[in-house]
Amino acid sequence: MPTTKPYVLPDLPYDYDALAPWCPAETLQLHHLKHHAAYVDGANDAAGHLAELDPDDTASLTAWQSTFAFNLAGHVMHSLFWTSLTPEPGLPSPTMKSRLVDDFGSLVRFRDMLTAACMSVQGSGWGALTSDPMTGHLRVRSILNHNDGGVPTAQLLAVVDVWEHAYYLTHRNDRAAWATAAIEHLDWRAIESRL
Ligand code: MN3
Repeated sequence: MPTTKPYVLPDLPYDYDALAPWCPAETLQLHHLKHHAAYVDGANDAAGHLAELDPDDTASLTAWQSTFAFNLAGHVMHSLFWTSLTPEPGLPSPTMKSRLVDDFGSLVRFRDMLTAACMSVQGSGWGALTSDPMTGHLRVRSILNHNDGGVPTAQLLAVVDVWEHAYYLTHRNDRAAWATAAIEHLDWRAIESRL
């Protein structure tokens, strides 16, 4: 039986105050050290239960698989979110810009589409830039909770957290202001390195 905890909370790639004022240190610290950490703990806990589960106990298997997937997806999505953002945003490279223009019409329309994906989440979830696994086209979509509604093996290139804990302390109910600020701070070098 595995005895170690396989999942570890990663450090942020910038200081807690680096994204202020649109994402102040208090929000970022709570988000990282409480919310993200809870998913890491939850994934480790569920992995431990699954490792010791009686395979004939199908009810427990179903429940722990679901709990594991939710928590591991939360860990994956937050890890990707921190590295989707930068305190010093730039523009996409000419190559990336031409892909965005090909698939969305313009950089402005890409931003509008990603904002719309963030706004269309009913309840908690994410806006995401993905690479379509069948064609390689860039696509924008929303994801409910952490893992509902995605296409299997579609690569996530950048994600924007629109769970209320991400923005409510600062932006209250103005999810659009939060999404717009986050999208303005996408780390294009990191995104392009994933392609
Ligand atoms: Mn979150």
